[in-house]
Amino acid sequence: MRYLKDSKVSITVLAIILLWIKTYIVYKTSFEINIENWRQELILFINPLSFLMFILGLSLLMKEKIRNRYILITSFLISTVLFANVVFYRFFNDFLTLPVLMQTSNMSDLGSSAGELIHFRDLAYFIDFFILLLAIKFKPAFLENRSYGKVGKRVFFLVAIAISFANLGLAETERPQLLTRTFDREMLVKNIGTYNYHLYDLFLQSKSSAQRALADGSELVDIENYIRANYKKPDEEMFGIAKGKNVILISMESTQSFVINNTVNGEEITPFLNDFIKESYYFENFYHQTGQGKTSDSEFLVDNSLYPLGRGAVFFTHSGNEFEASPSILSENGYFTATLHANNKSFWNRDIMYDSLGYERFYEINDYDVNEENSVGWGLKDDDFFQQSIQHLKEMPQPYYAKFITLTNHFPFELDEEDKMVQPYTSNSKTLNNYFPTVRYQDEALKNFIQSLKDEGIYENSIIILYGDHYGISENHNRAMGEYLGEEVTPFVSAQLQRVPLIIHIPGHKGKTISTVSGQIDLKPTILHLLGIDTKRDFNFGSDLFSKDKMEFIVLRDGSFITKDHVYTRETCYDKNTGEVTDGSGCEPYYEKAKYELEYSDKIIYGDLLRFYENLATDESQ
Ligand code: GP9
Ligand code: MN
Repeated sequence: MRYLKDSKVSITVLAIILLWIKTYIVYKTSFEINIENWRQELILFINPLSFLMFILGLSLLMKEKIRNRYILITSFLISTVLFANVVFYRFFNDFLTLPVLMQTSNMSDLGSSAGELIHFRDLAYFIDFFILLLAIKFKPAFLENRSYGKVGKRVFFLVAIAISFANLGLAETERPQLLTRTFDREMLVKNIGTYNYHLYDLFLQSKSSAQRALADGSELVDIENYIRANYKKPDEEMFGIAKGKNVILISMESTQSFVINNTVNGEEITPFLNDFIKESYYFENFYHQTGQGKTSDSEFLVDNSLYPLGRGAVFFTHSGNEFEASPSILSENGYFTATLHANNKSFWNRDIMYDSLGYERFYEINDYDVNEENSVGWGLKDDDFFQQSIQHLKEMPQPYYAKFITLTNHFPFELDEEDKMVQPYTSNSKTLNNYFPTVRYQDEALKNFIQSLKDEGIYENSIIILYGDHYGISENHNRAMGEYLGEEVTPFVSAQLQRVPLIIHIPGHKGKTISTVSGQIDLKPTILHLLGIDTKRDFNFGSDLFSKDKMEFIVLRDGSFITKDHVYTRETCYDKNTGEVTDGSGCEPYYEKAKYELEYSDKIIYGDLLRFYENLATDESQ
């Protein structure tokens, strides 16, 4: 080509090609991106190119010395972003978002998990950087040092523009409205590429800051109408049945429903819970609705009856918002409110967010005696955590609302030999194998805790609510999971695996298994009604689980939804009984509702709309 002076490769082009090919290889080896046809494969292949051409193409406008430095630094930074995504994906099966990235306080706590997630061979992710470094140092014969001429540069950027349009055009035909539906990061990465995805994420981030600044109370009117129309009257017999009693809420780390009444190597995984549900209300179709904020998202759902966000952890991104969470409502009703969790108080920004939610006291790592002996994996072992917590409970003024957050059953599911009461499962997934002994351990810790509550005379005077916070086994382990379950893990099965146990124990009540479709969003009104507190004026998206009118419908944070007879996930409607794909008519009536649920809740959070609610209430009463 005449414009390019001669046929040598410039360092810019070399850097682009190396990063491009590397990114594609990483797509294929480190992420599970579902490709359905050759067009999608083509999009995946070209999607890193336009971004790389623009960013590294800037070097063409620079003098040689700065140019080389710019190329090296940029290549390194881009490789780091890619690698960070790889590591994040290994654990969360998801791509990074800016809010998550800013949670450095969490990252430093990752400790034991990081060791499992990063290996020495990961240096291979930076191989192109090393090649560039050598190329710049030794200037091999095929490298061109001079920059392109004026026309050459123009051609270069025109090609880059053409490629981005081709990419967007192809993506639009494959996935219409790609950028307006952003629940699904895999779809975004697949279509516009991981680098453009991060740019888009940056755009979303600025938009969300602007949204708060621009919001006003009038936006609350539609939402209020929606919420009021969905309000479900409490069951008369259950309303106030636990009035004045303590509430002991236990978040069970990574505990999914499939372990309940199930065995591994012929042994029960949760012998205690299996007995406990016989004397409690057990909700067998209860789903977690968490997103990237994991445990903190479940806490958010349970305390606010609002949805967490589609990106980032609301505990981080909106801890400055105004909420009307159960702790503050309960405080107004004479309760002492506390949360107990033996981890750094800043993890998930809890120390800040708990204030906003109205908790009076946070018993965190400094309130516990934590040493090497009584720790494993992420920290204090559950049994020690519960036993040490009894003292804290005894000091609390009654009645109290105390939330306990367990920790031992956390990825990578480490456990000391002496605590293993069942042997690991045997599959090719170490994660799934080790999950069973830690779940079994947690079960034992819960058994001891309940016994201590009995011994201390707390049991009879308290309602005890246990729930699973989110999944423990991600889709990365579908093969092993399928082996364990004895069925292939289809998207339908995957959605059903998002069920987590919910157990509500009320002294004097007989056990009952309830099959109503329900989720974490329903807990706040359920608890408040049991305590005899009215919720008619609250902004709750969930409804009382004991209400006779409770609708059989629940939305997951990724937009999937579950009704009495259907599961809608990955844009497919499944028959719930057979797991077969249906023609979609059974799901259709719920599309709108599922959309509004998430949209309205997001609006409240992004606009910090509850700060206007007080005013609305006074307006109405005038
Ligand atoms: C950390 C614990 C675990 O304090 O709640 O958090 P997770 O990783 O499950 O969100
Ligand atoms: Mn968790």
